[in-house]
Amino acid sequence: MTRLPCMWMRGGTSKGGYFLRNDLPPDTSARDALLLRVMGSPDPRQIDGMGGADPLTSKVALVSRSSRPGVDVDYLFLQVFVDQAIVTDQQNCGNILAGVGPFAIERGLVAAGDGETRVTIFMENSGQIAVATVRTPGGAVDYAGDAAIDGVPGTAAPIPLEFRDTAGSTCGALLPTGNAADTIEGVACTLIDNGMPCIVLAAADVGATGYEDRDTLDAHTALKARLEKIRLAAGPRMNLGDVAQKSVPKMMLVARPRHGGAISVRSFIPHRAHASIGVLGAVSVATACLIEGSPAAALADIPAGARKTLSVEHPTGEMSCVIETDPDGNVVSAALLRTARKLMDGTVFA
Ligand code: NQM
Repeated sequence: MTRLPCMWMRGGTSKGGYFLRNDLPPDTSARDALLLRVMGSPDPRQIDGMGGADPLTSKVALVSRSSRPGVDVDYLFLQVFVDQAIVTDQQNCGNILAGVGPFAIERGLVAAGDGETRVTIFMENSGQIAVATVRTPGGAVDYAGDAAIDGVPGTAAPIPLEFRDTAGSTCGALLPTGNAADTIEGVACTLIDNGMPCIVLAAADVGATGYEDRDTLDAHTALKARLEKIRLAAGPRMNLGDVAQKSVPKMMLVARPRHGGAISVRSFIPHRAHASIGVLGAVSVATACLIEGSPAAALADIPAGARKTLSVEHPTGEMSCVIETDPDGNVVSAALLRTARKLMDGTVFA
């Protein structure tokens, strides 16, 4: 039996295990075998592990001190599939990212300031930087506060996240085909990557409304089969190759906003519907709304100005993305608010 020090945390609307990189074997297949044991995968109930039988609660962060100039820590995100023996580093996760700053401070990788601490994080999955601001009154992480995010009950300390230059994180370009829209399987789709590879299409074009709840979407097997066909066809065009065993691209079904926001979105990540929406997934959809000629732009209500707050409506509320554009309309930065909570600090057995 292997004993692994770890902290279990909620990060945004996700939950998972946070490990110091050096506490796991450097060999990838040995590491992944251990993480499958930790989560209890493959098993739809993950009954023999810590996973919560949901892709949103079967997530791992590996964190280490960074040797990069101006960077505090390196963060590698791993998605542990629930019902398949797959651990993938092919995607980033902006929700789990919310716990990385607090974890790094708690483990002594970053010295806490008095008041708040800005933690600069290199996201290894995409080779990009995020900055998280963590409340540290008296030099200790404070998780309590009055910030609320949709999809999480109650309130907690705010953790603002800022991203720069996320375009083309995995696909090499914001629009890997160079087009605002491509027709795939007869459906107009924007293939986009502003931090998360996504396929953005009008919900109405695949027989959905874009206002369904998660259970309704998950029960819709014909819709899921159609979306998977589109996804498999789009993967190579997005420079992702065969995506049959990958958790990207995500499928984003958009509709006109209903609650005063910019757009309504229902996402598949990629085979289960998301209970809310991923952080970088939301940034990518918000960016698609700004691209003339895209199906999202045709449905979106876009506020004026170079710095806009785009409220992305999802099944359990909304996520506000603050997007800054340059004079040519290119997105230069994105920021949003998350919270995190330390749930357990101890030893997990694998
Ligand atoms: O898009 C789920 C989540 C995510 C990813 C997923 C995320 C992001 O909600 O940055 O946060 O898309 O698999 O944790």
